[in-house]
Amino acid sequence: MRHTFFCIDGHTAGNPVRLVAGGAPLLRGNSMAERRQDFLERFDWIRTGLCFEPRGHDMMSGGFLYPPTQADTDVGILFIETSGCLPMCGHGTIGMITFGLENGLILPRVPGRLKVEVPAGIIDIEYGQEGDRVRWVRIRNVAAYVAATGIEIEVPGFGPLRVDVSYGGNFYAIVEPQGPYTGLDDLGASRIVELSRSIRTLMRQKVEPVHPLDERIRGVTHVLWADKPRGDGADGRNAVFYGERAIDRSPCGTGTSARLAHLVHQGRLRVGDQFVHESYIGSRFIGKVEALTELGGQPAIIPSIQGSAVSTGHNTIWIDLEDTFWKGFTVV
Ligand code: PYC
Repeated sequence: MRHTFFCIDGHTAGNPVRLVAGGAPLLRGNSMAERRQDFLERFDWIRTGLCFEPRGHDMMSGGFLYPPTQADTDVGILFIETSGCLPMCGHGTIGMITFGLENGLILPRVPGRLKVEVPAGIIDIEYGQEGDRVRWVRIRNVAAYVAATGIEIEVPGFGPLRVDVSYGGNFYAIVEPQGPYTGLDDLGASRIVELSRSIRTLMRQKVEPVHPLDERIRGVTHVLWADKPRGDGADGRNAVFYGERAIDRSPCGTGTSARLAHLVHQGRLRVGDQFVHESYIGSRFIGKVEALTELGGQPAIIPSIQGSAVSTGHNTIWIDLEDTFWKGFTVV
């Protein structure tokens, strides 16, 4: 038996986005958070089949558009990625909203604005359009906050690190320059991947952050290496590690949100400040601290992230159950 998926492929700031525009399974649940649980229990083979080799690759990321479950929202998004079904994905949202609007899959009630339901909550979108093209998308994200600071780990073959944990839609271990870490270019991509896997494991042994309002969102999943900017007009640079071998090619929307909360916590940014974030490959998002708020009694911020996406083609992919690799595979 063959399951066929009609995809619009593209990228946001260099990181892949696969919008599965046809072939989405019907899901049970009264919120996108419940539908995410249902998808993970009954349909995770679609994620692994579309994201892992041989139909995807280490960085593959994307999702499905669904009718929303909440009143006053325009659309729901379910994210799929090599690392799982994320509660929120910034680059994925920018890409899927762009492709959804450009292909008439999303019809906004108010032009230029959308309210979107994601598993982590409700996000507000503004976008700029010229003719058929969406030029930019700005996400007013879910609340971001610092969950833990000063976690000490000893990374084999590297040295001691003090690592903070911040939430921006996913939980990030944030590594700032210190001791053995002297900057992204000194490490290089392969070493970042190798060290990040150890750091994630060590951090998971020391701390398990849980979202104050939703205990289904828990645990350090991503590692963000912070660095000084490289290009003119940027305020910082990062490399975000996810899955088993991926470095985000974009500046990472939820990572940038987590970093904004982190910088506010450190007193290095204030409400209204903008932060232009560069990715490992030099692409950019504009981050902004929109407001201060609180999350389950903890100080938090509302961040926004702005970026743009480009589609690269249509891709009709089938998963043939007679294919040995119908669920996909990874080589680590
Ligand atoms: O943009 O939020 C993001 C993201 C998460 C993982 C990869 N990209």
